[in-house]
Amino acid sequence: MNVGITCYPTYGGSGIVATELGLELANRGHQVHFITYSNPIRLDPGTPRIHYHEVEVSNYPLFQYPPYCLALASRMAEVAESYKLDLLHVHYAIPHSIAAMLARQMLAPKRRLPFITTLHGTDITLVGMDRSYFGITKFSIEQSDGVTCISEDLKQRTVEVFGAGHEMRVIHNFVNCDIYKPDPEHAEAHQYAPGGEKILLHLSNFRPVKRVLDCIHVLAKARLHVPAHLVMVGDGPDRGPAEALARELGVERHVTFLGKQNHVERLLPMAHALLLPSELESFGLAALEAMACGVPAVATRVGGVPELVTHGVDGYLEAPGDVAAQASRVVELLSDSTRHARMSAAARETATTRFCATKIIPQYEEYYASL
Ligand code: GMT
Repeated sequence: MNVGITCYPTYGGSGIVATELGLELANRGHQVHFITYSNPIRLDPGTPRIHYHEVEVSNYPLFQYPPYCLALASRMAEVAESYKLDLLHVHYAIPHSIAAMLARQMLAPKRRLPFITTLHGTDITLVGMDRSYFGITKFSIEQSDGVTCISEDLKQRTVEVFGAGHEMRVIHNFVNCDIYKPDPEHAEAHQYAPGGEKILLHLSNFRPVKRVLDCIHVLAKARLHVPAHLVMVGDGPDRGPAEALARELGVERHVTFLGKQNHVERLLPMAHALLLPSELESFGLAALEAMACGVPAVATRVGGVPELVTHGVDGYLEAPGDVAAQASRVVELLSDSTRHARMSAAARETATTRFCATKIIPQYEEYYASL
């Protein structure tokens, strides 16, 4: 098939899922056209059957806010016509599905151009519930030819917020289990922990919803019982406050802030546990990527995370903000090598048997075909 994909190219899990989906589809022989305002971070444009079409938003003194949605709609229609796209698949409702709807209307006199919207979480739980975007988000879902949600929990929340006006299919997030794989030696750990401390890793966009500061509290508490070093991957508004908290708690030598990283598959295998203390998480892609690398997550029991992590089997789930409980789980995991080995193997098993790209991508293909 010829598939057009639109996402936020620079930021967040939705863009990563969209990019990995495009790469997997291209690997399976589809022609994939990314229509975005810059090259998505994990996309190598030299990959066979991957095409990249930049959306240029020209400015004009009259425009206080450049009309990105209109430029995107125009580009979508143009690419769809030139490359005979079978469908558009947009990730994150606002504004991508409205742009896709316009492109569909623009082409309607000539041909049919269906579009699918994949909801990722904050497009519903934060942006969509904002009064100024509520109506347009609801409309964009109703107008989509197909809607997918990345977890059962997100589907339920969407129905609660916007009503059950549209059939929605759950297609969970996925991971490439050949690229994300364990390193039983944790070979890279010595770079950050030359004294043999265990590595805790956090990976996010450092937004308030991620409760990044809890990671520092958990490290400080866990270190009272077990030698550990925390590696913080990503950047965002709460990085400065997290650095300050590490100094305040006297653990700054035991935390490394790496900033944004493109190749997290090279970092995750060195970790002994992933910290995911989020307030809300519709799925928790970072936890899945870690689990595929045999790294169990100490996460919060929120949103779609329990669909991924089974408490006490392949990771732990505690209440958001309960840093004492999260730290105890970290200590349990890091101070008992038999338990760690068992949970590490179980985490990898969950990733490979339930969320591997080979299992999930055919669900998207089947959905495309049905449209
Ligand atoms: O987590 C974020 O703030 C970014 C956001 C996004 O849309 O880019 O992530 C959401 O989508 C990810 C990929 O599907 C999910 O793994 C995250 O759980 C979800 N984030 C939230 O629901 C807060």
